[in-house]
Amino acid sequence: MPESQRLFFALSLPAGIQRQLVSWRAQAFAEHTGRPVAGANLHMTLAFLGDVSPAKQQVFMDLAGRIRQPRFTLRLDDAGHWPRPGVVWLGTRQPPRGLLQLADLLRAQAARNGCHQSPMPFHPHITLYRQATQPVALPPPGFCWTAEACEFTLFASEFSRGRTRYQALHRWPLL
Ligand code: 2AM
Repeated sequence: MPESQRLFFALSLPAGIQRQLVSWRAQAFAEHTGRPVAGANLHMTLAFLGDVSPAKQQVFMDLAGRIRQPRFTLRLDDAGHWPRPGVVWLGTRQPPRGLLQLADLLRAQAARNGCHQSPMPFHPHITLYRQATQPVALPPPGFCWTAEACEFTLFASEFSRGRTRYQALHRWPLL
């Protein structure tokens, strides 16, 4: 029987911005801040689905294919630390309406299809470090990365040989 996969919808970042963020991160944060997320894995989660069967995956693909949402510009001008999950993140002080609408839609579809959604409000972020449980010195405000969000992606998260890899299964355009 085909196996379930661990899935999530996310905004991917262009490879050029991933590379720039990796060099900025190395300068903006102390060396032992936590475990840095691999550059190719930097993304902004829109809705986490968890383990999904192939049949349910097809349901999500069909629903995603019907989404008509506008594209938007992401201004990444905020950073923070959540000590409890040990996450250092990059985010946005003013999430664009298009981002919030897209995430709301995907999260509502996930919930309706049996994927538990966190009751916490959606806080759009890109995880820069994991296992950051000690206090973290954050970079001073003033930085701002911008990225055009023209599409959203369904990713499968795979863990093998001690590494997490995100495989893009399908992408859908924003209008
Ligand atoms: P994070 O970066 O904030 O940890 C793939 O695992 C992506 O899904 C990650 O970006 C992760 O968010 C998010 N994720 C993992 N487990 C999750 C959960 N239980 N609830 C919500 N998001 C989760």
